[in-house]
Amino acid sequence: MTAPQPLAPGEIGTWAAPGRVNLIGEHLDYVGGPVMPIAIDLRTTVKVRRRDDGKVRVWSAISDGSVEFDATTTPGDVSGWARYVAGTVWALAQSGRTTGGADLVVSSDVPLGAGLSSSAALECSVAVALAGAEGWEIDPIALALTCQRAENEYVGAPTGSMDQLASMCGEVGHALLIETAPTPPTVRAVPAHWVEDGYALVVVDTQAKHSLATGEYGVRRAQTEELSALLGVEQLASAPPDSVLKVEDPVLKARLRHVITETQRVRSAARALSARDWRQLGQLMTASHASLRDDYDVSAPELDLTVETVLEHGAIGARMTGGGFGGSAIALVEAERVGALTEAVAAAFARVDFKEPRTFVVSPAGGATRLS
Ligand code: GAF
Repeated sequence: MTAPQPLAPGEIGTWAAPGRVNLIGEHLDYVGGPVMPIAIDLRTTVKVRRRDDGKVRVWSAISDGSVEFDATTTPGDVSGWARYVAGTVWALAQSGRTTGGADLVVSSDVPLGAGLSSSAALECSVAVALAGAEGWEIDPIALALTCQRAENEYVGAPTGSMDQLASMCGEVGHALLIETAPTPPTVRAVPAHWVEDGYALVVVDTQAKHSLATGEYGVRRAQTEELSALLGVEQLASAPPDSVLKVEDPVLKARLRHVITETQRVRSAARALSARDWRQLGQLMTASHASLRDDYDVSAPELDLTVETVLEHGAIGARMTGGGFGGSAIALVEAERVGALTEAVAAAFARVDFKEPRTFVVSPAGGATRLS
């Protein structure tokens, strides 16, 4: 998406919400586990003007013209990218906040389909813009859960709450340690000082597109539900480590091993982050990738090649980030090595005819907010 188009007189203001990178704790937010994302300095902005005819019209640089729907929209009414907007309007209405109508102009620099939560950024920016325009006071965690509901029940992607919580609650210079159970989740900001200590967090957008609304994410979710039923636990992330021995099916056993070991890695990573122990954090990230690749089976050749290549070129830790099956990988590396690492990944991709990757540095940014 490119720059926002102007909105005519009556404009109330502009709100924004960021994408996210998950440092560690992957596929744990729907099994009651801990996750540790950062909001990043790429964001979606929404300009808003109220209308009083019960209609919502939304323009965006990725669409031809605009999309209009009723403020009382129900799932199935709107398709394409605008369903994230309509879903947010619907989910707000389900929680008792029906807008009287609005014109919205959306723009974004969060790349689409790159595993950096462009959809959560869109939902959260629309949610804060509508809340701001209507004067609704809503706690950020509750608003994030409303956006998750939009994604689950309107868009039909069975995701957890991590992306919306990161986008809504991000803090500059901090990672967020999120406990996804019990409900409501809790969010604790943990200072993240790698930049001051000479490191950079690099994102490699592999250009292998991923989508959460397609099958495999839902399959993983169903497998974890089967495991919870088998073991008789409410939250799979709190199953005792030795429950792996009770599962005979090799695929389910591997899925459980990921959930249990990843939960332990998040706890250790939070300690490493607080202690500024970057090597330890890096090792945990790399171990997380191996677990996602081998036990949870959600990686992709482009992600594995990125991780291998950056580790060979000086990264102290690397992993896929987000749902997987494509999207982005991240690497923790000394800042002075970013250029060499970027070149090495581009060369490795060219050798095997993968699409040219996009590599950039991100830092922990603030969450959804009003800009003007
Ligand atoms: C996607 C989902 F949207 C999140 O809820 C989370 O499950 C993540 O994949 C995997 O950790 O981003």
